[in-house]
Amino acid sequence: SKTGYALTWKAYHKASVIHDFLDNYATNYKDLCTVEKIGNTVEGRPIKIIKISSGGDKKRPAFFIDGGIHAREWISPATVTYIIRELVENRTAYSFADEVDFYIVPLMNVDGYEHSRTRDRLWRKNRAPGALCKGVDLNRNFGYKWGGKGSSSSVCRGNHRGPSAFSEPESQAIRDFILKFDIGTFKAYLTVHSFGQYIMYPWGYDYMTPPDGTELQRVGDLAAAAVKKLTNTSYKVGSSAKLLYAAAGGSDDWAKAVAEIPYAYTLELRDKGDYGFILPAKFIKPTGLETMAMVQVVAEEMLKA
Ligand code: ING
Ligand code: ZN
Repeated sequence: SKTGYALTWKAYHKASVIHDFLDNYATNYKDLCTVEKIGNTVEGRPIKIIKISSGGDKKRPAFFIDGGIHAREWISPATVTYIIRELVENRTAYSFADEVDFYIVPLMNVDGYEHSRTRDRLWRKNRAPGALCKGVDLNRNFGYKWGGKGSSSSVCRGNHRGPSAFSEPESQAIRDFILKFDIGTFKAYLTVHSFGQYIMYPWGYDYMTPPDGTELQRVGDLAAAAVKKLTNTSYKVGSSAKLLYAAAGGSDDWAKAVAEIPYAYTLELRDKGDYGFILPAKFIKPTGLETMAMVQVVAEEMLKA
């Protein structure tokens, strides 16, 4: 193929293969793809972002996607790389693709992912050092309402929030990248997790919804309907605190409140618990297909708004 280097979407791949996949797109699609290192993890691995845009220097409404905040949710980076492939290699199938600048980090928690692959399959946090226990939950480390409900100060807990807001280089990298742009540039933010099949919007920190909650529900409902039609998979739509549980310091709350990105969602991909985090690789393609349908709906609606 033109890429000379494709993931298979038939297996889960290690971090270096995911990063090589991005670099090869930058090499082979020079007018479309740019890859940048936005930071380094605790253990010194690069955190990479791919920009997919046919606009040249012309700025378009921007859409940010991240995957792999949580180490054990392997379907997340696998699905986000599927979305990248669609936006590059199957671009003409999507009329919104030339109207939007996509910025995508397929794997935020690189260290945790490698730890999950090689040492402890159910590891969730990053690999921040600690005498007693390692790791900070990056989805409790973002700086809006940091320290609130559903986050722990205990270093051994899976939802340990860290010593301070944005204490971790992985969450800092996302914050610093997004805040380099003018407020208003990004119209949509998707952070991709598993599992449970939910399309969730803020707030996560407490049981209330933003002033435009009905619009977030409307677009979420449209996305769920598109998925239902495509693969007959059911996703529930609602605010994360109401649908799951309250959790402060999540990336979507920060994206909504501080970065002022209107369409901010957390996706919980397949499944509903039969396999849970240990989702067999045969589910990568159908999950990728349906997640692309959600991206399409959010992109089309953000362009109309
Ligand atoms: N779930 C999310 C978590 O970080 C979430 C769900 C996000 C709830 C934000 C509330 C607010 O716990 C997974 N699977 O990580
Ligand atoms: Zn998660």
